[in-house]
Amino acid sequence: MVLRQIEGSLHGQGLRIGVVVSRFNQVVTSRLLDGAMEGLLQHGVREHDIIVAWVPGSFEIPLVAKKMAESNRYEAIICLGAVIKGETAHFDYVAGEASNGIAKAALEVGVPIIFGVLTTYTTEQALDRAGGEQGNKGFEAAESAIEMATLMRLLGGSEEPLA
Ligand code: INI
Repeated sequence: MVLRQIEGSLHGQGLRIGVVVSRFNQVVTSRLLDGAMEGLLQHGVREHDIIVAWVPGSFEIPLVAKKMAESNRYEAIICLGAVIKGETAHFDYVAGEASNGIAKAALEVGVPIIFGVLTTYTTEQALDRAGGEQGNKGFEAAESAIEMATLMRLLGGSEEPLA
């Protein structure tokens, strides 16, 4: 038996990428954005092919991500935010709507929309994941975007790898 497998790559050359980033908890999200930019540029995406849209908070991310995805201008969208648990249930609503909305938008539009929204109990935990001890989830989101964009290209392209 010959098992046929496909996967995306980390070759970002020629890809156009949209980034949606939340201003809420900007001390964290600006670092996620730095990580995402580093990841995209390191893998060959040109700065000219990246658009960054700032939104007030993570709750607003899905709408803008969906609008970008629908524009057909980008092969993948990266969503960056930081939802940090406070004293109230607000956290659950914001985190839930952000994750559900992002997943729904990706499935509806058929464009990869990457979930780079941190959901943590403390600011320290968030900073650890935004360029601290636990790496940078923005960088990882950039790699996921490139992998998914190149995989989608393979699945929908003229090479017909599945034929
Ligand atoms: N937005 C965040 O991105 N992170 C949070 O931790 C957060 N908290 O905790 O309130 C948050 N709230 C704002 C929300 O995303 C909306 O911008 C606001 O409710 C207006 O719709």
